[in-house]
Amino acid sequence: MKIDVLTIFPDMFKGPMETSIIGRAQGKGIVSIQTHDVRDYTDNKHRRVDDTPFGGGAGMVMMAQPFFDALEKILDAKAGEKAPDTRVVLLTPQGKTFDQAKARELSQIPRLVMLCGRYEGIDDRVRQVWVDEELSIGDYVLTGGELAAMVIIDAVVRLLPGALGDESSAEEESFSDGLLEYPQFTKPAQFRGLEVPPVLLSGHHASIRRWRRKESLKRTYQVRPELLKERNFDFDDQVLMAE
Ligand code: 6GU
Repeated sequence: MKIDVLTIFPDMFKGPMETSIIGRAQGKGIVSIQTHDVRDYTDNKHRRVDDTPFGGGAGMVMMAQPFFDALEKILDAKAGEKAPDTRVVLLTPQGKTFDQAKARELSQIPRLVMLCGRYEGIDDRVRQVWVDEELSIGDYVLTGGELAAMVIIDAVVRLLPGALGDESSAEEESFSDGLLEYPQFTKPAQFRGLEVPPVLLSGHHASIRRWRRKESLKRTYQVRPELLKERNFDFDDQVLMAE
C-alpha cells in the first residue's frame, strides 16, 4: 500500500510514522507513507496557503490552488481523472465517523491520499473535484486533520498482511466481533496481594474461552451498551448472559 499525506506540517508525522508497528511495516515494504508539504506547491513568493473567506466571517480558509497543483503532480492526473486504485480522503469534522469497518475497507485499497486541512477548512472546490470520501475520527474538534490522518493510518496499516507479528492478533480482539476486549493479565500470578482470576491459570482452554467471552459481554454491556443494541446473540452468548 502507498499512502500520500498532504499537509502544511509534515514534521508532525516524523516520529509517529517511523515508530513501532508502522515504522516496521514501512521497513518491511508493506506500506510506504510519504508526506508532501502543501507550501511547496504555492504559486506566491510568500508561500501563503490560506486567505480570508468569501462572505466574511472569522478565520482563514486554505486555498484550492496549492492542493490542485500538489494532487496533479503526486497523482500524475488532471482534475478528477485519477487512477481507479486510488482513494482521496479529506480529514474533516464534517466527515463520516471512522470506525473498524472503514479501517478494513481502506486496508484493501492500494493507494490512499489524505488531505489535512487547518484553519477553517479547505476551499470546497478541492472536495468537489478531488475528494472521494470525507472522514472524521469523532465528535470533537482538532486543530487540524494531521492527528486524525495518523489515527486512520495506524488503524489501517496494522491490518495489512504481515504488519503484526502474530497474524491472529488483528482478528481476536476488540471490535473484530463488535465487543470490547476481555481483561488481560501477565506474570506474576500474585502482585501486591492482587490475584489473577484462577480460571486463567487452570489450563482448561474451553473454560478460559468461556470466561473471556463472558467478560467481553459484561464489559460491553457496562461501558458501551449501544454496541449490543442491534445484535443477535447466539445460544452460547445467551447462556453466558443468563448466568
Ligand atoms: Cl478529521 N479534523 C479535525 N480538524 N477535527 C477532527 C477530526 C478531523 N476528526 C475529529 N475531530
